[in-house]
Amino acid sequence: MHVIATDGYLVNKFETDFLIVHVGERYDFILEAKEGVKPGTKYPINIQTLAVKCNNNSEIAGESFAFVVYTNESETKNVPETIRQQSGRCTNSSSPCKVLNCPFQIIPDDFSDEGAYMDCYNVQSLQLLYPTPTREIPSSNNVSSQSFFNFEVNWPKALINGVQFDLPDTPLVENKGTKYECKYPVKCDKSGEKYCTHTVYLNTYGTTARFVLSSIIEGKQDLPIVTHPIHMHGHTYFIAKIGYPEYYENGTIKAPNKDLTVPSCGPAEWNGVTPEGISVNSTTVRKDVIIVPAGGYVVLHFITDNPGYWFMHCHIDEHLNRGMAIAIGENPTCASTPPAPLFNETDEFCFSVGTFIRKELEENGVCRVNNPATPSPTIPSPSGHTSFTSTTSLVVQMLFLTLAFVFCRLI
Ligand SMILES: [Cu+2]
Repeated sequence: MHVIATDGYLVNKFETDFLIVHVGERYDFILEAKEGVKPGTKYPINIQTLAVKCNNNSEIAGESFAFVVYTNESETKNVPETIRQQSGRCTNSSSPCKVLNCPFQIIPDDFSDEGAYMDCYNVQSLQLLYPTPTREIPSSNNVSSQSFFNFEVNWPKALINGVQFDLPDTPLVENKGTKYECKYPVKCDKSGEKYCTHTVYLNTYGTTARFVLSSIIEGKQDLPIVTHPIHMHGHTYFIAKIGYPEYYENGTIKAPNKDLTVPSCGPAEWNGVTPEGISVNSTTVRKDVIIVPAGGYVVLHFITDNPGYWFMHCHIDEHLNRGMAIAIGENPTCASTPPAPLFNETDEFCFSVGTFIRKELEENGVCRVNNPATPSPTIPSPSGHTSFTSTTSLVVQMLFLTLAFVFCRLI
């Protein structure tokens, strides 16, 4: 299996035996057939959950099978009832099987057969096929802001930095905020959790922002530490570092990662010093959904060049619906206002590309001018071919804005 793209970005071909995909992630791959297989042969594809049954940790919670057939033959013959994916495979210690996009550093014993050799590769093993242009690459060290977000399930609540998100009555971008916002520093109530429109602001245009996403629970041994697939609207982020917890030999978590200090309420911070190994270059993989390892963290970098309010949330529906979400207010004063129909709460939501670009230039232009590193958009001429790219990207931006609004209003 050759992985060739993730979340819409082409990557250098990466050959792997297993691919782990969390909720909301997308992967493209090419399945290479063996030589000498007769027409009509069915190729089994085994899809397993990583979850195991609560009453029997050696039994996986779910399993599916699909078959690739070399011809259009439709009858199902010789279909084995069960196939354990690893059976008879991965037994060569000098050439272990590869598992791509692991949410842990080593494969826990529960997930591999006895005698199987499987090595984990995280998503940083992927490199972009087409390097990012220099001016679009965030800095590795020179960051204008550093924001920490810890994701925690404290049943029946799902929290970010100890706060449960509540949807605002109206889109934040209408009034550049809401009275129900909980701005930092967050004041937690007695139970250490607050229920409000959780918002964090990025106020520097065209510079590198750093997000540190973690899934660390300290001092609450009874709470489960789980992985979260975190999705952010409005940007794709560069994966600058992934940190893991300490493990026992069998792969279970011994202790959370020590690079961070995580309070029960409010944002975490680095434990004294910024850890080494945070790095971004032209081939650093870009994604819009990233797995935060249980007991560990992920460092994301991106350039703040898309003003607005952007939703960031766990992509597990149950976590999202229980409050694991946050609004990122990115230079809201630079965001162009939504079209009038949105204020009237009608279903109409459209303005022309020309109107959109005019608004971008008039309402957003000030921010672009203040940052000469980021070029201003040019008004496309109706017949000119040279303006196609900028027009297209603006249309795409508009679609994203539309989707963000629709999504925010639906949930
Ligand atoms: Cu989650």
